Amino acid sequence: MPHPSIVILTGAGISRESGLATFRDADGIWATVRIEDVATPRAFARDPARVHGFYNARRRALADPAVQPNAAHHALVELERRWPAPVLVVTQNVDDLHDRAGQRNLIHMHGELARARCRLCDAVTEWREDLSTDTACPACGRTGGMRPHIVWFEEMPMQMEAIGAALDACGLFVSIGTSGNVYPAAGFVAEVRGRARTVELNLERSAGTTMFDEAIHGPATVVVPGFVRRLLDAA
Ligand code: BV8
Repeated sequence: MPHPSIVILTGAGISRESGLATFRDADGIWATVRIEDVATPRAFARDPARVHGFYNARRRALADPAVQPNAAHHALVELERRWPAPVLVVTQNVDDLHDRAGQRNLIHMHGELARARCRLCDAVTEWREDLSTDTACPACGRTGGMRPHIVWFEEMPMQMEAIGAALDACGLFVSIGTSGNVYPAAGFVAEVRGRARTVELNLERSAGTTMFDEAIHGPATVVVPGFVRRLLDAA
């Protein structure tokens, strides 16, 4: 199949060289705070101020002008523009670096730091400021219902049907900058292998590395542009 449709799964590693922390590296987010305290519905019910504080700090970090899309993000946009078949980026990341790089065909399966959701009316609003339990919903005006538009553990990731359809149709699956620890994202490669070519681009071997036909290890800003160039040269 000369030009298969492509599904690209990205994780925190693709944003690391833009200055955003990953989760499970030695200097990662989960090294300083526990998932159970800040990234589950029970954590939010127990201590909403603490959870809001965790995401407010990350939202502020993302607003730092030094944090910009890097060469890996830009290479994926070039691939989407020049590849003669559909290219879908499914990101686990909640940062907006793929969006700001210009990726059009993009699914944030774990939600977005730059959006807030009202639990009282379900409205989703672009949000770049701090959130608190006193924040009034711009849609319904009520307070006490605003939460980060983020998928916590034990919550269903977003747009899973669309992701499943794209996985079923793809001929090439590329996993970039993810440790392969979090499901269902970490299970995508098992769904497609044997039917699609599978490639891992990561700094080091991931938990699922043996499931891939090919693994190229190195920093995303080096291995991703190199891989995209190889694909487009052979297109
Ligand atoms: C679900 C929130 C089911 C946003 C995240 C018990 C009960 C319920 C569920 C479970 C359970 N046990 C297990 C589960 C499933 C659970 C899960 O997988 N747990 C794990 C820990 C075992 N999953 C869930 O709960 C999911 N939901 O299953 O729902 C369901 C079914 C029916 C009905 C209802 C529900 C929800 C998962 C989403 C959780 N939310 N984040 C936020 O705060 O950010 S997950 C979190 O991990 C982030 O989203 C992150 O994206 C994701 C994955 O991490 P990575 O991106 O891979 O980052 P990591 O640091 O791990 O790795 C970085 C990699 O980059 C490394 O390999 C490193 O080498 C590499 N790297 C570093 N630098 C570079 C680099 N690569 C290239 N270049 C570099 N420069």
